[in-house]
Amino acid sequence: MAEDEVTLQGAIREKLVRAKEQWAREGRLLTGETASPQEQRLPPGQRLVQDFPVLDLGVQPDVRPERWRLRVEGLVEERVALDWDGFMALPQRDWTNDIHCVTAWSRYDNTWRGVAARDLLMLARPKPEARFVVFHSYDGYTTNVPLAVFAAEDALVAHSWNGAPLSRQHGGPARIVIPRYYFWKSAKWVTRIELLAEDWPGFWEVRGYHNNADPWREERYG
Ligand SMILES: Nc1nc2c(c(=O)[nH]1)N[C@H]1C(S)=C(S)[C@@H](COP(=O)(O)O)O[C@H]1N2
Ligand SMILES: [Mo]
Repeated sequence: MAEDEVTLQGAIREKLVRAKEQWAREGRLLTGETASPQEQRLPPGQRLVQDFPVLDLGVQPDVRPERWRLRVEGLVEERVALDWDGFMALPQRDWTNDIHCVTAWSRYDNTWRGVAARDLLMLARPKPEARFVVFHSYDGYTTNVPLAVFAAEDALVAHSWNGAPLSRQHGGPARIVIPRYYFWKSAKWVTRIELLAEDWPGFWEVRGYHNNADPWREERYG
């Protein structure tokens, strides 16, 4: 497995994980409001920041592009396995969107460059029974979304942020970006995209966080 070829530094911060589980039990930060992006740019309960906070489990895998692999597998007609050159040879596109983290910071106007999820799915050709996606990352993190959300035009695998290669702390060499959901759905250091018939809740989803994670509906915990 590609995951085994990458050295991990640090250990999962169990105290931090337990603190975030406690937030979920308490319903911390919940305002009980909903809103729509047409009415206001900032979702309920969020505050705008100018910096770019770093959130992870305490492990930031050191994945050199030469060692990085991206697989699209599971319920696909064609398993896809890309190395860095193969990934960079796919059509490159640009996106600009806002980030909303469940810990209540939002950051506007992030520009990303990378490969459209749709282009990866066109290569893999999902089987008709595929309905969910799980992202697997080099740090052992997982998170899940409906296939329809990953197949939407705003979902991507990003390798650059605001004009520069994505830094290691933000998930470089490549991460998922799913802008319509809280940022925990945007897996950093992604290596495997698995298509499934049944939903498979990921790391935070099994620890009290909402399965769907729509910031406009304040789907923080579930
Ligand atoms: N592989 C991996 N991806 C991850 C995480 C993680 O711990 N590991 N944390 C998630 C959470 S909770 C958030 S808010 C964002 C943070 O991304 P950033 O550090 O670039 O701000 O990454 C998400 N993706
Ligand atoms: Mo987060």
